[in-house]
Amino acid sequence: MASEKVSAWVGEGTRESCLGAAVRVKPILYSYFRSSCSWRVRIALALKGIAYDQVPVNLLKDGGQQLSAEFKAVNPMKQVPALKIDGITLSQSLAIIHYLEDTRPNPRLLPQDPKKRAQVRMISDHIASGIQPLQNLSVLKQMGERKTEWAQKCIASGFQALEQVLQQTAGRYCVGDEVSMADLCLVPQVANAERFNVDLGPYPTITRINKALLELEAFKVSHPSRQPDTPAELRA
Ligand SMILES: N[C@@H](CCC(=O)N[C@@H](CS)C(=O)NCC(=O)O)C(=O)O
Repeated sequence: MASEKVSAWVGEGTRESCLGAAVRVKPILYSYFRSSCSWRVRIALALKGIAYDQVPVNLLKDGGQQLSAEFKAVNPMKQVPALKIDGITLSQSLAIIHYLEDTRPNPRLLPQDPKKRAQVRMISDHIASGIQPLQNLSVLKQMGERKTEWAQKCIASGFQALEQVLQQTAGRYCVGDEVSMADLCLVPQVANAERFNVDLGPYPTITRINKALLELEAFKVSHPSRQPDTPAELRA
């Protein structure tokens, strides 16, 4: 884990010190440029205009910096992302996004309408519980030479179902025409699919929504090709 923090950008994040002076306390995101779960949180932070510092955790270097004692003290689950914010440390990207939503509600990432809200959660869980964990690095390590075939199979099976769901829920984005937490899960998962050469031809709705989202600034600045730890050869 890199000990140096890298500023994402400046802005929000002040706290009153015991002396009454305003002390700037920026959240710290433990992140890996290519981690789809970290990207979900980076998009939320960008959409909500929250300034933060990044501590890169290289999942491949040194046998995986997420396994270091230093990082285990941050997240005992040994996964990114983790976010230090408002005096607490959170892991689990969806829990982090919910906390940001509860404390910094503008713009909303969960619709107020209960049906739409449930659909946003359904799609988010579909990806975050039903697809990503099956093709996570630690699982792929166990698959050895079968890792690409395994990842393709898990993503394709999840996308077949997701395509049908989105045909019912989507407008411009996953649920209607407002960007939601579901979209924060979709775009990084499509990037994983592309990385594993999954044929996206059978998923026109997923492909259309992904393209529309990638045009938005928050998705661009948080993209894996534009992070402080992005290797030079992968930089946009
Ligand atoms: N449910 C967790 C999953 C986190 C996760 O799987 N993170 C991956 C990167 S996207 C990771 O750190 N993998 C490290 C490993 O498998 O060793 C979340 O949503 O934050």
